[in-house]
Amino acid sequence: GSIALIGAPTDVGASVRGASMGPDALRVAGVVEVLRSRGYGVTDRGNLAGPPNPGQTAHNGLRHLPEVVAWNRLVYDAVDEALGRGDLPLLMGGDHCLAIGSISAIAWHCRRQGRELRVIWLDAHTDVNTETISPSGNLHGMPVACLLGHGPAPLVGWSGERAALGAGDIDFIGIRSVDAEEKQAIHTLGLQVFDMRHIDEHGMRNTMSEALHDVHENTHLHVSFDLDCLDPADAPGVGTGVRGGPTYREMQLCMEMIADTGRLGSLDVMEINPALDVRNRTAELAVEFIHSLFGASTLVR
Ligand code: DIR
Ligand code: MN
Ligand code: MN
Ligand code: MN
Repeated sequence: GSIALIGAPTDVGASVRGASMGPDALRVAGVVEVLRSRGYGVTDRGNLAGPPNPGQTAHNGLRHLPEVVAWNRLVYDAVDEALGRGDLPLLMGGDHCLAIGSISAIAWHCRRQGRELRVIWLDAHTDVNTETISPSGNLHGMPVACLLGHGPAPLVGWSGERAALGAGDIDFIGIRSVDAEEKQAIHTLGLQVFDMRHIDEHGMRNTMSEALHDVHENTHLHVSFDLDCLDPADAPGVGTGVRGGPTYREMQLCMEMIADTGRLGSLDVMEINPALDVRNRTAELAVEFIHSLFGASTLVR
């Protein structure tokens, strides 16, 4: 199999506009060339075509629900098709609401193949809001809740079971912004959150050892990479940046340790906002990290 690039140019799940330009920013930054340099076959499947952003406010606690459903349906089908061909899907967002479709398709395939799905969620935010607790109504703050079976009904159950993921199947890295009622949800659900204080106190090496300790031969590892995980000083092209993220070296180590498992099966690269970026720096940084995630190392060919 080869790597299938899937572009999902939309920002319907966010309130800040511009993540819709993320897929082309990654192409311009050389994502295809970098993956080929690692020896992979790469097929760019182009961009999905979904509904435009209607620019509305939230209704019943949710902004743009029909459009978010439509885009996630397209993402689900594209990721499902890639996995069916034996390819490794690389979703280029687009805002992070699209992880619902991506991870639901992956969970369905893993269950069918008897593989264990583990998700590494790289983000400043935990994205575990629901329509009843979200202060924004933006669906890019809710994908984890939906995948755990707790979001709005039209976005729950896509993997064939109510929950695509159990609480123990996902580890969060880099967290430093959690809404008031989201904190309670994390506690109630029993989620494993490695926040920035954990990384400060234990370092990225111990943090990733802990997050990856139960990865084995039969694990399908999915990385959902929200670029706002990084410090906005390094990655200014994001809509909801929060200062105090992992350093460049810490994030490189994170990617290298995931690569070392040899179990990477799929990837989301989300929330790059070229309208807020500086000379495509954030997409270029993302491509550097993708390079490491696919096995580039300083001393080993
Ligand atoms: C915030 C922001 N917690 C919300 N979430 C973001 O709107 O739910 N996630 N930006 O990536
Ligand atoms: Mn985020
Ligand atoms: Mn764990
Ligand atoms: Mn996110």
